[in-house]
Amino acid sequence: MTPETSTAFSTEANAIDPVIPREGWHVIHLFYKIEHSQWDLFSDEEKREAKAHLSQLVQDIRSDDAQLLTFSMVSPKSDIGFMLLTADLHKANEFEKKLTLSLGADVLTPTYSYLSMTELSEYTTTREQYGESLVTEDGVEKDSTEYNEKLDEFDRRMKKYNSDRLYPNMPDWQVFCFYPMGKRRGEQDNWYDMEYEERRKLMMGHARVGRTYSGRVRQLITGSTGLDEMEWGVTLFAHNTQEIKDIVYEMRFDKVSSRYADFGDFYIGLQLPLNELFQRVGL
Ligand code: 76R
Repeated sequence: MTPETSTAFSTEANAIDPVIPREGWHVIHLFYKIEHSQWDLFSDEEKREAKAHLSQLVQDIRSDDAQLLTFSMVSPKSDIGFMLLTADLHKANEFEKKLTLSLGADVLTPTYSYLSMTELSEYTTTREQYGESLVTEDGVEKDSTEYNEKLDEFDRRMKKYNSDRLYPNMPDWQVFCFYPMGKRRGEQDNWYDMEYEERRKLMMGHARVGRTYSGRVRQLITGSTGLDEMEWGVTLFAHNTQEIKDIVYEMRFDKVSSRYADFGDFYIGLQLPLNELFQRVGL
């Protein structure tokens, strides 16, 4: 394209610099209410077209370097939910606007949304800490063959672990739970005033509880400080609501939550393929 024919936004495919984090992806949770009075003004043909349009959009987004999950939301807080994960904020923004308009103007009204990013934990065991624990706790001799093998294995494990946190593959488990969470900055209980070592110890207790739900609950903790109203988005998947209720209840007794956590509203959804979702929500 010559400069004369170009416009500010469509000169070349890469005219706008992508907004890609140093590591990880952007994550947007989107919740909508369906305006049935608006929808009912559509003819059957228009309804079919609108649904085909949303289905096509979901497919297009999924084949454009993004993960997009679709939910039928439980209780009238919201009817339809989406969880979108993608690297470039421009794409996330474009997809989000398109989803809002996907069934025609004013059919989907946003009721809640949350912007966050995947992140590494600052509390995971370091190579040095692991090496030290091999010597002091397991009696392995420093720099021995066993010591070096164990450290190599640790490196491999951490590489996969970190990559799963930054670039997660979201599960197709049915029950979805989302809520935002922050840590207190009160006069008495201030998480951010505590020394790192103390926070790390408390987080180890949290992780111990979490690990007992391995295979029953999949969690993705995404950071939202500076991006949305609280500090993290908590996304949980399970095969049954019982597991969600149990883990959140049990964690309430863990110091990290009992003393320091604040929570926003809870959103529960069922992960459904779009055609079933349309039926479920009365489209
Ligand atoms: O990622 C890991 O497995 C390492 C250990 C771990 C960290 C660092 C971990 C494990 N979490 C971490 C960080 Mn968690 N988590 C929550 C909630 O409702 C509540 O009370 C709290 C909401 C749940 C249900 C949950 C589940 N976790 C965090 C952070 C960031 C804190 C920070 O940086 O200050 C938050 C906000 C948070 C909240 N956590 C686990 C779980 C589960 C199930 C695990 C075990 C995962 C596994 O090992 O398979």
